[in-house]
Amino acid sequence: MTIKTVPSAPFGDQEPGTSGLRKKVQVFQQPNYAENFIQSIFDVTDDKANGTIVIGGDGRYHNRIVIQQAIRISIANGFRRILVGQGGILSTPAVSHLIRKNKAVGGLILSASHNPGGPDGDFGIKYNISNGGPAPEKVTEAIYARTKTIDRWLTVETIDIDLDRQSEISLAGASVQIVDPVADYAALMETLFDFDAIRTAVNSGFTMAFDAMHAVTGPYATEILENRLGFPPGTVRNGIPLENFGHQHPDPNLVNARELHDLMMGPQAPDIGAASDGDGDRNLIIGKGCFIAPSDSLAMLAANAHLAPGYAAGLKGIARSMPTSAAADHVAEALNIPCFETPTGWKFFGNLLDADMVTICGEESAGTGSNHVREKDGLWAVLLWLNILAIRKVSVESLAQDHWTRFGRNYYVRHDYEAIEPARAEALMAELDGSLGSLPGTKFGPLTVEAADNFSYVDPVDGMVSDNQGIRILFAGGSRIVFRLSGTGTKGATLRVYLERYEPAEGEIIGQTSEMLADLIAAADDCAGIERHIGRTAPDVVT
Ligand code: VG1
Ligand code: CO
Repeated sequence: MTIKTVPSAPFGDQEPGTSGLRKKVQVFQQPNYAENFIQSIFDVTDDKANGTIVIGGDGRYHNRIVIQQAIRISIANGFRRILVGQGGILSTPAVSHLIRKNKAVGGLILSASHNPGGPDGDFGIKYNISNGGPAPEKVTEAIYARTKTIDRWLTVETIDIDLDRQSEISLAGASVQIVDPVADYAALMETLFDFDAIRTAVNSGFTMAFDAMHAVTGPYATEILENRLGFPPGTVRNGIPLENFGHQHPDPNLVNARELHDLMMGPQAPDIGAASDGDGDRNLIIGKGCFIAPSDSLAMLAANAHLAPGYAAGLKGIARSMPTSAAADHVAEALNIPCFETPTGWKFFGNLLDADMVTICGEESAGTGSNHVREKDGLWAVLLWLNILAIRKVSVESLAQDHWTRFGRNYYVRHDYEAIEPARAEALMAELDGSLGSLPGTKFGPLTVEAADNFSYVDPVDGMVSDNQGIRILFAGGSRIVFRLSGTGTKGATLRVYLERYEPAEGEIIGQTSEMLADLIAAADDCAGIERHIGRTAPDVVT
């Protein structure tokens, strides 16, 4: 095998964000751009020689081109076994599982996740390490540092691989295996959940609509929900991955999954509606006429997880990202298990899961997962919901109401202000940061600030410190506003404002979220001067 060295030069803008490197497709189409980033990953990765790597993506535009590049660069860097999903398809949780099952060194996930795709959309590359989870900050920092000095990348001269046929090809001394993207993942799900109980519910008339949003989850959902669990054909909608996601935005929230939302609020609603995002790691759950906020979903799943065989022994602990509501904390308290609060992004859950300190994790952005892999997992969450409903034989709505009656309710909403001029967004955050010391005691309408800080996390396992993870304003009585800037956008800056109010079990638990949060919404603008800084009077997206 002849390894070819291709001279290159740094791009300077290859800093991974909350979840991998995301840029416009045109940026990734520049010669050397993807190659530099992949080579930088490998330059800071040990144990490549004779190792295994997993490669796959969410099927978006440009996926197939980068997969061919990634295969060649992997071989040239010494990997000897390269597992690639058929058609270039692998969901993020499926990659995590394949890494773990095959004791791979790591995996490349070609996806910009919930960001739009197509020639004018976004592309992305995420790197997961040998535990199956997203590279932690010390690794992403090393990758970024390497991208700033890189002067060459390595490749081998080979033909393009046929990605569409399952096969094992010997290439330049390495074995390239094109594998079924679904089989191993579906088998793992069968070990965790009571498929018989779900099948029985389906046979008794339990119905569902699953929107795969033309993204990667389609093949997984079709195999598991329709073929294995017996939901009728058509249960999975938009189930074929398309390069442009059918011109839609594969972010499963009430704005982008509008059709599903409208179905679930109408007279023809099935018993449960669910959706997943571009790369299959997020989930949306809606009951008949009843949207389940992701933070609530985490808490409800944690409170009932023992009903699924994979979690029958109970949970070790729960972890949630800081902006996620404290609904899960109430469950942890009742179960007498620890609850951890981490910065935004799944990479912060890895150590807690590896150390067996937590079993279930979640984020307000519609990500939930467990120790079965090291990623959030959209279909997993849907299956856990199905398992719980099949055993408890209740509707989504009554499960939710029962939950609030027991634990109280954390009313919650997120307001996103998108495509802001970055300097203005930075100025807003800097001013807010500067005012933290003087905020306690200040009144905003009926709300009084009790404490305010800029969230800093000390990883309880390795002691790593992550500063500047979002500003928290805590009010007397347990309400809270969190401000942070997104780390996944590709156009300007996105300000996220997270609003939360707790009502105890004996309080007003059946209220309208917008009404219950009205005082907080008003206070958010007063605290941060949103209109003054960015000239906006209303958010672009409310989830
Ligand atoms: C967002 C979410 C965060 C999630 C991340 C990746 O990050 O808020 O909770 O982990 O996306 O999700 P940010 O920095 O834009 O707020 V995915 O499904 O796009 O990989
Ligand atoms: Co995703």
